[in-house]
Amino acid sequence: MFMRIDHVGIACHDLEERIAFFERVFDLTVVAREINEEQGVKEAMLHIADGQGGGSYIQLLEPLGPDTPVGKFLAKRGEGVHHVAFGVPDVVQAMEKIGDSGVRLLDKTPRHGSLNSSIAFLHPKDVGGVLTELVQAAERQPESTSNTTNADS
Ligand code: V0V
Ligand code: CO
Repeated sequence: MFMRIDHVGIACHDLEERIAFFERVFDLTVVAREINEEQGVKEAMLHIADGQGGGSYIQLLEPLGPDTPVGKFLAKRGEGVHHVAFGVPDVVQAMEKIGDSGVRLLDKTPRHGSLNSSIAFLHPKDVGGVLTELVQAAERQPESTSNTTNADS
């Protein structure tokens, strides 16, 4: 079911400061940034490698407010690893299979994630204390058609 680790999500108070640290010390590069209101985060993806079905990344997360998942996490535990995300070929299929095992799904249907992925979360209390995310990466556009398909958007 799992093809690769898609990303490790790291909670921080100051996104720009944390990005600068990862760029300077680990030579990583930001490939995407997004404000995701639904998830209550401002986030950045730093590319590590390409893998089966998509890339693998570090995801840096700054909360949009105290009453958000990352805001509450920072208040309780401070900065650090917030979640682990696994790449799956089909997020709906993975949700069904995992749901049948009794692990609680935090999402009924997949939601929008970074790099246009489809994501769903599993309850940390059912996964040994680890908030776990399923990621179905966006289909890659063939290079030759990507310009024309996006022309009117
Ligand atoms: C909370 N808990 C965690 C945790 N967050 N345990 C491990 N890892 C975490 N990240 C524990 C917490 O210590 C409590 O345990 C218990 O769960 C209940 O936590 P709470 O603070 O009362 O908060 P809740 O219950 O209101 O919410 C916790 C959950 C929530 C996990 C249900 O954060 C959630 O729905 N998360 C999924 C969405 C999310 O995290 N989005 C941000 C990333 P004790 O103290 O009772 O033992 S967005 C993202 O990754 C994107 C956009 C992407 O990848 O593209
Ligand atoms: Co994530």
